[in-house]
Order: sequence, then C-alpha cells, then structure tokens
Amino acid sequence: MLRKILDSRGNFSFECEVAGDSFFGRCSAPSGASVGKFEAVAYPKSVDASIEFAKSRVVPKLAGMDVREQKRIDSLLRETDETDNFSNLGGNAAIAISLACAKASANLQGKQLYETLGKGRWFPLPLSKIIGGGKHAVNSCDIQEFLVFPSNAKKIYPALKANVSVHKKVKERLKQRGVTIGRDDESGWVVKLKTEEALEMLSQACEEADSETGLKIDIGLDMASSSLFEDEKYIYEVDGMRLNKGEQLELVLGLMDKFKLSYLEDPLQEEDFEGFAELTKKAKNCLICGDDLFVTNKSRLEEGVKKKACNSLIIKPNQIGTLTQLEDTIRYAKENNYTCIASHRSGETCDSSISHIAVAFDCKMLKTNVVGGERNTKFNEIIRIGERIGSWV
Ligand code: 2PG
Ligand code: MG
Repeated sequence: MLRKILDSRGNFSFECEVAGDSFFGRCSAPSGASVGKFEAVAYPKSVDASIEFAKSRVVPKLAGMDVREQKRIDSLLRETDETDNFSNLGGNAAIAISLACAKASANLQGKQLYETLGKGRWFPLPLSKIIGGGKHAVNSCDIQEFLVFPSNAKKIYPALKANVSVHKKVKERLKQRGVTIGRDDESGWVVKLKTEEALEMLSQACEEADSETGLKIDIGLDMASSSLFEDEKYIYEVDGMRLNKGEQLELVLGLMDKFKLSYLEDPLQEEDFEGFAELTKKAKNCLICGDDLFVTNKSRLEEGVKKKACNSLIIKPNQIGTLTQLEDTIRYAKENNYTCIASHRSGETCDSSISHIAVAFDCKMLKTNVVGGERNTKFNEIIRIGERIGSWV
C-alpha cells in the first residue's frame, strides 16, 4: 500500500506498507530543507508522481518477492529507476519501500528491525539542536544549528535529561532578555542573535546543566555552509560578514578554539574537499562531519577518504535511497575510521527506523531533538530498544 501522509512541516510525504499473511512493515520518508546538491532527488516531480511511478513500475515487480531478500529488492528499485540518483522514482519513495520491506522481513522473523540489521549493543548519544537558524527558520541566526550532546553519558535517561536541561535553560535566558522567541522546524529556539552571542549563551547554559546533571555537555554546530555560500563567498547577514574560503576557515578554527566545539558539521561548502581536509588536519578533539559533502554516498566518501577530508559523516537514509547502499557506506566509513552519526531531516514523520539504524550500526550519535513529537519519538524508540537489550536504560 502506498499513500501520502503529512510531515512535520505540513508537506506531504511518501508512506509505504508491505504486508502478507504473516508479516507487516511500514515506513515513511522525511524531507530536508538544506538539501545537498549530490543527494538522491527526494521527489523528482511530486509526491503523487512518485506514488504513480511506484505503483505502475515497482509494485508489480515486487509483488510476490521474499521480503527477506533485501539486496534483490534494493537492486530492483535501482534498476527500475534507471538513474544514479533516483530521479525517476524519487529517493524518498525508494527509501520508504526499501525500509518497509526491511521492517516486514524483521516482523516475519519475529524480530525488531535493529536485530536483523546488525549487532549494536550500545546507545547513540543524543545530539540535539538548541538554537536554530539558516534555512530552518526565518529572521534568525545565520548558522543553521547550535547543537549539544552529553559526551560522557553512560545511560539514556540522564543523557536525554542533559539535552532537555540545556534547551530549557536557553529558553529561560532568552525570556530574561525579553526577546521574542519561537521554535524552528526541528524545535530549536529561533531568535536573531549573532553567532558568538548564541554560542556564549549556549556555553553558559551548558555549564549550568553540567553541574546539575554531573555530565559533560559538549557544544557543536551544523553550519550547513552550502546554504551560506553564494558567488564564492560565505554570507553572514546577522553577523554582517562576507567571507572568502580562507576567512571562513579562520572563522571556523577561531570558534572551535574559543567555544571548545567538539562537533562541526558542514563547516565548508559541499564541493570543497580540499578545505575540509585542511580543517580536519588542524582540528583538535573535534569531529569534522560531512553531511552535504558526502550525502551518505559511498563514492563521495571514497573521495573524502582519498583526500583525508573529515573524520565523521552524517547518515541520512533518504539521501541515498536504499538500505543496501546505506549499509555499504557505513561499512566503508568504519573501515576507514570515520565516525557515523545517524540523523533526522528537518521535515520529519513519526517514523523511527533511524533509531534502529543508529543502534544496529553502532552510530556514535543520533542527531535529533529531545522536544517535538516527531523528534523525540526517535529517542523514545531508543529507550524501548534499550529495555530489550537491557544495558543502557
Ligand atoms: C541537516 C538537516 C537536519 P535538512 O542539515 O543536517 O538537521 O537539515 O534536513 O534540512 O537537510
Ligand atoms: Mg547538516
């Protein structure tokens, strides 16, 4: 069964159900706002057109196949689409079908998705947005995401509490300032602050939350730099800066040092492998993470490995379109000592496949929020998985 459902931004998204006498699997796809140039095309024409393409071209071939044959299912999706980036079927339709089959297969075997995918035994640290800007908000900070994570957490409840605590403390501080605030697409606070002002406020909130929770809460940024990049310059409207590549590198290194950032996603635009390599070499104790740079694509990551760009990557299933390719990218990342971070998209549904993927493949972190139903449903699933595994709750 294929249908349209609403996502958290009020846009329609693709949902797939795979069912038989003794199995059932359902998956819906999220959508991005700061979409990487090299991602699979989410909906080449429209959600309706992807449903139509899937109904007429994919479903007849899938009908009657064994849901446990994931690789065959995924190659069929690729062959039917006939392009490298799903520009006929759509990456969102492809991943929803691929993962719905994976869930149906798990269901048929009396297992949960994570149990059929891998051997994960530990929980991914929650990496959550506290202040949001860029393409996820209006009239806001230049940088898309001011993030935190409790780097030394050993149990899921205190870890989640730490991020919640920072989220609340920043709200209090903003209230005291008397400024108007709102929540962005991912439930980060929206306020128009300069980058350093936002980081200062976040550092103070983290320090307070550190002593309250006994955990070490680290700060990170997703700069989503491709969204800032125009005519060879990085443009910061609120900060009032137009930076060339060298100045951008200098800014990033300066912020890293001053605010002890331990996570930096997309600090440069998506084609600058050399710049990423230079930064990775200079960064100390910081994950330099490629999202738009790698788009969960093994070939892009191969180029990164060759050039020594980044030490970490974002894993977003709908960027690549099939579970098989996602696994290939993760395997290759691990072989080359890249840290994997599973991630939500800014437009989400209540699907929590990403939580199973994060656990099964031992991702160091799961990037999503601790507030907002479509976000915290992912961490709530981590709690449930933890109860079954019995080690981190
Ligand atoms: C990102 C994501 C999620 P979007 O850039 O990492 O936070 O945003 O889904 O809009 O690409
Ligand atoms: Mg990103």
